Amino acid sequence: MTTLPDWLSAETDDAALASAIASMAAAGVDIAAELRQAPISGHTGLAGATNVQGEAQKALDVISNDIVLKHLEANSVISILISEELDEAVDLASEGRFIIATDPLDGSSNLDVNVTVGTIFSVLPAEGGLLQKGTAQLAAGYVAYGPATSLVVRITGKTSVFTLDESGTWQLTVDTAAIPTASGEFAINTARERFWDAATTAYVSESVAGETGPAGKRYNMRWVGSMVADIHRILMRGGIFLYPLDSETQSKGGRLRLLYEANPMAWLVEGAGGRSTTGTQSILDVEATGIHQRIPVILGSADEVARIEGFYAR
Ligand code: P6P
Repeated sequence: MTTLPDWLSAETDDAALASAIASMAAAGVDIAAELRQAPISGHTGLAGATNVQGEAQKALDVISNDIVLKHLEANSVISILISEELDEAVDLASEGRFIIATDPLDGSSNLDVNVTVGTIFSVLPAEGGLLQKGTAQLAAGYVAYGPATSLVVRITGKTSVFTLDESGTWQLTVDTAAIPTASGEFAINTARERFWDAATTAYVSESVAGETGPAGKRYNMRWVGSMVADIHRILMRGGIFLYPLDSETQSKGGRLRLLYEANPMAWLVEGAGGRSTTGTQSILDVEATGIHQRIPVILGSADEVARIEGFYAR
């Protein structure tokens, strides 16, 4: 089977970029080991602090961030780390060529109930500075800590999936991920219905009407509450993920973060033939104004993204 180093050397001639991705993959191996033992080590609780988002930090949020920092500090090609768990960007190697923006442990509120969580990362050119559009990404990926430990990564070509084997090696298990254009599965937190805008309300209402309504086909709903879990399902079998702007999140610009959640996920989804939108524009075209900026996030099967964009265009 193809391993991650084989895949990296086939996907890029830039050994430094390959090593930046390899460092995040190695951090994922260490974080996976921590998570497997968490209920025993007692690390599933709160860290007793809050992050810049005002969210209570889990012990494993801090531990995962420390693991990422350890790996990136040891790699001289990384110049700056932007992390959901750190208020400010951290300067690393002054001669480094890449910025890494990461959510070290996304969905950590699910740890206590043993649901899939993940590490999301984006690789940007250092010369572009902290605030770059998603189109500037050189690579992106996530590690999904689930029944299997998966690494999903894309440089500028295909989106591929690796599975961590028992020896700690990433083995290529999906060479070219392909999100079906059509899907009958949507993912949204329906408890927020009272905050939704008209387009989201219309999209969900039409989906729920299924074959009896204008969509003319049956839909099913899934919502894990862990972005990596929801996006991985969509990457594997199609669907659409929606965390749109709503009346409650509008003042903050949305719920999910641009640099280390929306942009890397949009990079991966679009690399697999899916689409991304804020409702009115591709996520990858959004101007970055802050390292913890939030935006509306809609990602997944092209036909479904187009259908909700149609409601926004009305
Ligand atoms: P809600 C997890 O906290 C997260 O950032 C994403 O992983 C997930 O998709 C979303 O928030 C869940 O949000 O409002 O349903 O709890």
